Amino acid sequence: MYPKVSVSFLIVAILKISYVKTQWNTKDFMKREHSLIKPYYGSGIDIPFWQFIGSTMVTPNYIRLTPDLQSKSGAIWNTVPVTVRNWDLQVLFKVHGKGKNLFGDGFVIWYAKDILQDGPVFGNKDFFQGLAIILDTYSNHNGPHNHQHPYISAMINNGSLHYDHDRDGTHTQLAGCEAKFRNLDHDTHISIKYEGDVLTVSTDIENRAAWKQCLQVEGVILPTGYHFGLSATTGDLSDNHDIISIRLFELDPPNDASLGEDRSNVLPSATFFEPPREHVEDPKPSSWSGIKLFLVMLLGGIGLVVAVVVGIMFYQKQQEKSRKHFY
Ligand SMILES: *[C@@H]1O[C@H](CO)[C@@H](O)[C@H](O)[C@H]1NC(C)=O
Ligand SMILES: [Ca+2]
Repeated sequence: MYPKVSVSFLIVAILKISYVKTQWNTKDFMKREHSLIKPYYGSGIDIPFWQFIGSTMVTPNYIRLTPDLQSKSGAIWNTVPVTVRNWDLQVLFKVHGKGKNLFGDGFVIWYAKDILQDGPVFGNKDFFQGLAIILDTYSNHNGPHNHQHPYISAMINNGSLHYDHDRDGTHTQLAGCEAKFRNLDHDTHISIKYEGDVLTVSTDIENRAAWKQCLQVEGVILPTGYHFGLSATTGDLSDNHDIISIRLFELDPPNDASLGEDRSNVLPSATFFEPPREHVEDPKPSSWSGIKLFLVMLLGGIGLVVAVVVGIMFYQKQQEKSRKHFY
């Protein structure tokens, strides 16, 4: 008997793997000095612990890094350096705009050394030091990667790497996943967890109140003392890039001695990189190669059928012959 349950069992198993149920924000300790929640303003005209530049606009209900207008760039940075070693940064965001098929460019959640520096990487400087979680809504290039946008990817930089917009950063990314987070009616969440040198990015963009893992990379070394920030940019194409809340949860175990070595002076690094894709020119979009492949497979298939038929005929002939021998 074949086990009939196996298919449904597999489906259940896969669902269980991809939706790790988590309780929202209960036991972990939220660090107020690294978080940004409503009401954003304190008693004065400053947002406590945060500074912003460029097109960033603070409203009672959201912080808009860029409006849905061309050539805008904005950022918001946490001014307090992070001393916790293991953390979970949860960002509630909304990317939306008039564009149905054309929109851009996206935004980045940073854990970086330098803050408040406008530049070409989604509103921040290139050759940065730190971690970038890039939520790229516009595909600059249809060649070397075969994923759809919007796309979430992680990049670690010690200051030596250039973010290549023309290739959507595919040559420097650690890992990534597709995520259709744009123009949704409900709130969209992302969690960036750094614990035990493992970086895990998860999302809830389907309004499930549960995390779905986007990427996980081991062997990620990040120093303490860097800053959280968010930046966004628009170009010819645009979108509203809105941040509703930022919550930082400390995941350090209560016993400080278990944290091991001092991480304040290490350089950001990652032992695992996705195998770099070749810098090849795009192949001419040709249906001819598709037709050729089809013909080859068709001929192969015909050949196989012919071989099987001939084989059967030969076998039958042999059987007849051997029968004749016997009688
Ligand atoms: C910085 O990163 C690059 C690329 O990952 C690497 O080749 C280089 O050795 C690193 N530099 C230092 C000082 O670690
Ligand atoms: Ca892009």
